[in-house]
Amino acid sequence: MRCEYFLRSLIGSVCALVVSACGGDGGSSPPSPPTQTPPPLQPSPDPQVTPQLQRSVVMAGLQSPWDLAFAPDGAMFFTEKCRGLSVRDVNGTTRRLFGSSGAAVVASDFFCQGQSGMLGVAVDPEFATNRFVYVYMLSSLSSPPSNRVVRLRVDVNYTTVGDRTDIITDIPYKAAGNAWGGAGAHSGGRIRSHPGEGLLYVTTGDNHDGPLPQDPTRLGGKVLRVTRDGAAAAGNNAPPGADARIFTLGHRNVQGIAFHPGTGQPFSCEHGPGHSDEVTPLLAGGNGGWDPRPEQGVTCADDYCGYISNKSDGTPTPMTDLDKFPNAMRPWWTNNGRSEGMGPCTFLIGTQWSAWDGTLAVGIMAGRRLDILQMDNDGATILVHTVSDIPAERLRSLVQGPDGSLYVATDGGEIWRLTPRT
Ligand SMILES: [Ca+2]
Repeated sequence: MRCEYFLRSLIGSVCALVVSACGGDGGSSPPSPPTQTPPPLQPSPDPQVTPQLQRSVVMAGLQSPWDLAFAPDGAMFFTEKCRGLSVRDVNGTTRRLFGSSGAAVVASDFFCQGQSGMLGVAVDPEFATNRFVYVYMLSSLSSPPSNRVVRLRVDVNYTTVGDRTDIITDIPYKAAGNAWGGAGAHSGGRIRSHPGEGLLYVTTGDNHDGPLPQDPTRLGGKVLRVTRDGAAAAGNNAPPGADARIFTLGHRNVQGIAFHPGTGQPFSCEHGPGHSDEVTPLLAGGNGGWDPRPEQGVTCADDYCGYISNKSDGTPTPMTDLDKFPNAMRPWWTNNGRSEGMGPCTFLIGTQWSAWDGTLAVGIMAGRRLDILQMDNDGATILVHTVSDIPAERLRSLVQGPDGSLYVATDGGEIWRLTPRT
């Protein structure tokens, strides 16, 4: 495999503001902030440490696959944004379980719009005994509609689901288009269960709603941390008056979350607005520093300054505004100050990954690539390996399967298996 190595410095030197395609946002094309040429990337001289990957296409012809999750026996659940939840069992038989017409259980309240629909899926840590899976879905049961986290029980033969329980019902949804994009935009949508805590982390989006990310009473632009019944988890450290389910606030549109294999700390992977995709280690009660409200004297259409400037000096609204939030959580990586539509992420775990064991794999949508982020020993710099022998596709989901391979869902409708060669 040909790999490109880049040595990029971390915090403090990554703030060049660069215009790029607004990857993954869809909808309209908002105005771009002023441009500045990024510093050149420095190639690393050592190409010897990367594993060779073998790619196979597990599924093709899917309709906007969004996420994947595996049962312990290897059955693979997957979502399609406008169809719902399906499963591919270990014999390779695929069944539609839950969602739109044609599923074993049709959810009449389920619909899709823009970037919203059936998004994340996660398997309960005790799936072998309780058969629970969780999906993040758009529902008309609320008025206006909302994003929900729904728990389902899967039968032993993977033919149907039952015992639907809506454990979170009030995640905001952008019900109408505005100057910045169509309905359904910025819904977040990832669900992951923490391997040590047994708690669910749920990522949400800002809906192109200026006040939402910093509003501690509403669940958009947040990372939530809840029990498997949807109750606020102990230790969230939400500020006074905040919804206790909020783990971190001040986010734009988080579509990736992963847990460090050594420490268990959650890392968010967040899509930037035209600059600065961000990978951020999260702290309970932390603020991500995204605040697209107009500051005094500034006017933005629909009071949302996410794509232009919320400041009187005209600088683009920062993904982490340290002037307004000096204690904001610092990003670990900012894609060299660019936004190329970072979406999913997962840590690679196991010796089969050789030098990539413990690294963070991130999927870039507009950039159509898979990057492997490797922190050096002092944590000050990150090696970025771009996997270059896979097709250039928008990567929507990254999940390591029980066989140790990395599974990838693409916006082109495929699910791949990437296996390190031994
Ligand atoms: Ca941030």
